[in-house]
Amino acid sequence: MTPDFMTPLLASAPADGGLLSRGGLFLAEGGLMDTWTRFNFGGIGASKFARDADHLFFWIYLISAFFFVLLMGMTAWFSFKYRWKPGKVPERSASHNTYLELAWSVIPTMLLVWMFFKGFWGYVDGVISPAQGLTIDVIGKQWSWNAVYPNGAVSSESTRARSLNNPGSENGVQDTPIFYVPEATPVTLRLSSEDVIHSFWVPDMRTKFDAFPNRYTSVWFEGERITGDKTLPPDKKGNPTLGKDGKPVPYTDHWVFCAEYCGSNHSEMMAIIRVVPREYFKHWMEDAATPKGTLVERGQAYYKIKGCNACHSIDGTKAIGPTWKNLYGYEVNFTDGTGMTAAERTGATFAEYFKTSVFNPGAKIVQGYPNQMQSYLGRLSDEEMRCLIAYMSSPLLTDRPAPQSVDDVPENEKK
Ligand code: HEC
Ligand SMILES: [Cu+2]
Repeated sequence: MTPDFMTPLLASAPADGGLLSRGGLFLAEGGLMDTWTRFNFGGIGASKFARDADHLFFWIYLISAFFFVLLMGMTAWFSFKYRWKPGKVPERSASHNTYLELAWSVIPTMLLVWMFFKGFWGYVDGVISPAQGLTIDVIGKQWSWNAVYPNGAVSSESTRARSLNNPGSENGVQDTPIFYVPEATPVTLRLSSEDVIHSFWVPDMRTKFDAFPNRYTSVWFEGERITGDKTLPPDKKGNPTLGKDGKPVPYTDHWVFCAEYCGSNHSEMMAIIRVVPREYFKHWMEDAATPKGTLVERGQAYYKIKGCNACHSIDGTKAIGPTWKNLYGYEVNFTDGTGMTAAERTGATFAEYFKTSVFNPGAKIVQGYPNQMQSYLGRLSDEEMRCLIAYMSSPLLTDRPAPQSVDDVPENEKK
């Protein structure tokens, strides 16, 4: 599958951000606005949207500062000039001055209308994501963020970040997930929550939006060109992470926080958005959707990647579908009056039943459950099924596991 995010969007967009370089002293790279933004926000915004927002903020700030100085200055000057003096008769104030009154009504009104429209259009730009690009599902829950990519890949990588609550303590570190995104590509995040309201905030991108338990919202940004000279660290086995060309892969990280007070560990709800080159991202996403390891380990991963976890628990709790705990090797009754014995729920007969269950779920419906599972015909390969069956029949999920190797077969049954 080649997602259409590879279609270059703003192919002609200048890498350094047009706005900043466009107009002379104020807006030039290294100019007044640049310095001011660095001073206020600790760095230049990492997307075009961010720089537009900073730009507007800069002018509103400047205009406010101008009027503050003007009005306070005049107040001070007039109080001094017209102060009470012994024997001086107060001057009569003029009843009105049409030109002056028009000027102080029209000019501020025009400025406010300009601010409103700049802000409104900026907001619209920020919430309406472009049709092109990549969409990633981001799910918030107390207290972590999860990302699911279009091909089913999940963000399984994390890094250790200093805990904000207990910075000094020994386990004052926490796992912070890393979300990979391609560089110079519009990325839409479809936000939802599993519990309470969270707020997905990426300060570098100047985007923030609430994630709700009962509806979808979205934010989008275009990951900037990679800045700096950081390259990806070696993988878990210590092998260097290299791109297709055999060179180290550059990247830029951006912090994500939850900006909603969603519970006691709200400040710990962090993630990292890691912008990497497009080619590497493509490779990463395919790789992340292909679990590695033993059949059981891969089955464990497919359980989540394929979404079985939405309806099947693995700890014995009843969800929309039956739990997978002690499913293998235990008898079951179906709604049509038939059933399977414990012995039938093992080995090849179980595998055959599993295949029917996922490709034609309506054929046999477990008693006490609705016919709510959709067919996975064409959505589950033989290989993936093998892994899932291995997982379900492993000691992880059943007290009557299938033999995992010859050593597990009881002496008297060995041939
Ligand atoms: C939308 C919810 C839903 C999803 C997602 C789902 N299932 Fe199911 N599943 C059910 C329900 C409900 C039943 C019970 C009714 C029936 O037997 O069809 C069931 C039954 C089963 C059974 C038979 C259970 C038994 O005790 O005999 C198997 C096996 C199964 N599902 C496998 C899977 C696999 C593998 C996946 C992921 C690829 C999956 N299911 C995803 C809802 C779901
Ligand atoms: Cu939160």
